[in-house]
Amino acid sequence: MIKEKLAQIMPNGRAMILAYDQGLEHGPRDFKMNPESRNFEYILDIATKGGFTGLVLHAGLAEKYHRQIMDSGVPLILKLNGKSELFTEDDPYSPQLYTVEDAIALGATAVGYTVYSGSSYEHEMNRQLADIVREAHSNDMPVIGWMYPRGRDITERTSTSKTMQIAIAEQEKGGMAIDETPAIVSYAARIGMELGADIVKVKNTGSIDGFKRVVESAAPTKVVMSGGAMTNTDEEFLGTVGDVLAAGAIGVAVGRNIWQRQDPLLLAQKLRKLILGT
Ligand code: FBP
Repeated sequence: MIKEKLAQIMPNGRAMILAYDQGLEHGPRDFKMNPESRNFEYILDIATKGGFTGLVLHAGLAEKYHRQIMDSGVPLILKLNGKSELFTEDDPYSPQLYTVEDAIALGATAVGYTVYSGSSYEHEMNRQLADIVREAHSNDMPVIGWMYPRGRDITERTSTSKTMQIAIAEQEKGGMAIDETPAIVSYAARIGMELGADIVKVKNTGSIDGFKRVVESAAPTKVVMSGGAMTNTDEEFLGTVGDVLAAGAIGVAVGRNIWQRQDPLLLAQKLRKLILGT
């Protein structure tokens, strides 16, 4: 039955998930670019008409719009932890706020949880994800891990781990941010797999070869790319998605790159063609 739920989120093995948890994570500033995006009915319309295979929400919206979400037929992915951007301590912590039981009551198809690997609170988040996986799987519910390496030891490169040494060498060669080096992202993806996630959501490493390492590290757990800030053009974003698919990712879980645009449905249509082939 977990397979059936996974198949709803990844029909034909591919996933195109719309993330709308940014209201808590970033605040209303994310809605300025396209003021309509403030309105949940607008988002649900994009998710439905755009043919998204999942919609990520915190419990507040999931509860307030329960009926509309269920009627839309778009699988709900309930985010079980979250935090605002206002508290800016170097080592982030995103506590669990909701349970698998809440997700079941809200009609969710899957649950999501963020781990900031490298934060001094990572042990707490690892434990919460492990507990969630145990409970979710005993209820036939898939788990998606948002695996984001983050914290002072990462950003200041002060981690004395061997992985950091490899990442620094990659950064010096490739010029990418340290938390987007293949060494660090593939480790984060691997942590998600080891803790039992069915899908991990990670940042792009910027190259097909680099992302292949991420996909290999996570296997057999599937990998989706996180969107990030809106790119200048649709084509730029589609190019990045094409690259991660070529590297073996099963799709994307994105928000701003869709609903901050003036014509989200146009990009959704192109994205669907690219990812799902329909
Ligand atoms: P975007 O596509 O808008 O980047 O959303 C993906 C996501 O993972 C959201 O689910 C989450 O709210 C946000 O990114 C977290 O962003 P940040 O990297 O700033 O913490």
